[in-house]
Amino acid sequence: IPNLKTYTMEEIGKHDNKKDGIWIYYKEGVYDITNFVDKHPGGASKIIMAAGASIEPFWGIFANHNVPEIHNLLESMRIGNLEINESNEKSVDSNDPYANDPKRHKALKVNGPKPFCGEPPAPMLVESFYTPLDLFYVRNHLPVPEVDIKNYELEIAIEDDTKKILNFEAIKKYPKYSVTTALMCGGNRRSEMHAVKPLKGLSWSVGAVGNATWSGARLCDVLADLNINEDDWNHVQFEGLDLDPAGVPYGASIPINRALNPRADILLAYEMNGETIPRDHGYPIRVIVPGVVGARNVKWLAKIVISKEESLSQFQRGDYKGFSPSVDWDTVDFSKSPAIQDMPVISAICNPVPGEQINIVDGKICVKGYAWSGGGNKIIRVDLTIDQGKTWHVAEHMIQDKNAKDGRHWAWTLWTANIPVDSKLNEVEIWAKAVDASYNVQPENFENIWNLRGLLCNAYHKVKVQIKK
Ligand code: MTE
Ligand code: MO
Repeated sequence: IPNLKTYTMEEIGKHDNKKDGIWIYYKEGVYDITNFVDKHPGGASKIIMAAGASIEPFWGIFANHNVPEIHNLLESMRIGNLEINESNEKSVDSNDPYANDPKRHKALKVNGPKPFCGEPPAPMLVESFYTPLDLFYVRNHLPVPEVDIKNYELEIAIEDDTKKILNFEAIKKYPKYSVTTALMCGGNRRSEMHAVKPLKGLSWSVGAVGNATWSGARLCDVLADLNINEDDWNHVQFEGLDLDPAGVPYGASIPINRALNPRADILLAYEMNGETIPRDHGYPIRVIVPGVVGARNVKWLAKIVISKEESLSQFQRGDYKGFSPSVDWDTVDFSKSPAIQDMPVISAICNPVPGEQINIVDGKICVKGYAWSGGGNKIIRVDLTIDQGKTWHVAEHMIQDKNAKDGRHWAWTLWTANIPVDSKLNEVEIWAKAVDASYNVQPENFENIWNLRGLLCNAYHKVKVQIKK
């Protein structure tokens, strides 16, 4: 260890901007990369994501970094050593209900610490078709429940009448199915809608979405044993193990026809990308409702209720609904709008990010992003323009789930476009819009779809970037 000054994580954390200097740490080394940032071959915006924190999580994602040349380069910027001691780990406060929440990946941008809500930086999101577990956005409303798998029980009821109790082993005995699906929060891209007119809700950027392969028992198989007559009931309700201080669980519901439909591919999932579902994402059992807004995909599943009524939960009845742009908090009547289920068609540009300086290569700029439509609608095209729609360029490369059946395109589409750019330009604004198999298209702007909770934020994504000279 070189004989240099020792710094705490807290001190390093303050150096996350150009004014105070940009520091990072790697293993036991502390590095001042302020002057290197603009020279970073991968772009300033990528390396700046690690500002004030560990570079390691980013090297994990943007592979090709763990080589001697780069280690030597980094060592040339070393200013100190990281203080390693007990105080690095925050002392556990037993009065804090969030004290036992799991540790999260440092790359997640925290939109709310308690309950934890965080999203990965956009460029990392489009690095892989299957979102790595620790980079998958997290949206909690309460502390993460602690579950002892030996005591776990899932109750299944018809109205107030408990019909069955399944332990973890019993759920695993059902035939195992795997489904690749995107999961998206109803508030994804809310920050852009907020910019048009203030609204209430967490300020998500484009990262409140992830794509994973989920495995578990099919809901229709589990419910088949109850011999339910679809015509007698209207909804299937779900309750989580996360209870608010009044003892009310997180809850949501879906229509009965969807719940009983084997082609809806609904799972009581216990695996995510082939691994045990992490605590943040619903361990040990989570319901996965492909194509449907994140809020109905109840984590830490405790109870399933077949009912005539929708879930009584606030999250079903008093939230996660859309309204006309002129409805405000004085006039809103939540009972008048249906709960969001299928999500509308959406896309986002993830690389480059707004304000980034980018290179023109062979007369073109390279743009990457995702697109998705709810309800199993396949993405058939992504259109881009850099002249406000006078001319459009179609993304030439799309990664999709090749095994998806017609009408069951639950996974997202990752796309790449190489758009010709006049080298005389200093700045371009890139617009993206996706088209799904029903020819649904995204609306052009947020003004006309604004709603007071900032949900269903699927207007064209518009990203302004600088052209490097
Ligand atoms: N389930 C429970 N039990 N508690 C929750 O807070 N949040 C919901 C949904 N299921 C939530 C839940 C919301 S709003 C979203 S967007 C997704 O979970 C987020 O899932 P993720 O954290 O695995 O990404
Ligand atoms: Mo959400």
